[in-house]
Amino acid sequence: MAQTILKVQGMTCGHCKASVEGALLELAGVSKAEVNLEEGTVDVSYDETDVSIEAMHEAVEEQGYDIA
Ligand code: 9UX
Repeated sequence: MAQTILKVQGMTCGHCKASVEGALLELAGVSKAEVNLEEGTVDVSYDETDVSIEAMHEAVEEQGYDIA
């Protein structure tokens, strides 16, 4: 199990939080995704044998947010 903090630009409301968390949790290997709106971060727990950081970036970008 690994952990990372993604920096995401443009998340301002609760729906943003839900979209980003949901997109990440849909990826096989992601077990936790918790957005902090004030910080503009997502705390992610994942299994690095199943999912890459690049795949997480793509999932977030598909929702319309940019990775900082
Ligand atoms: Mo809320 Mo986020 O109305 O892009 S969904 S600001």
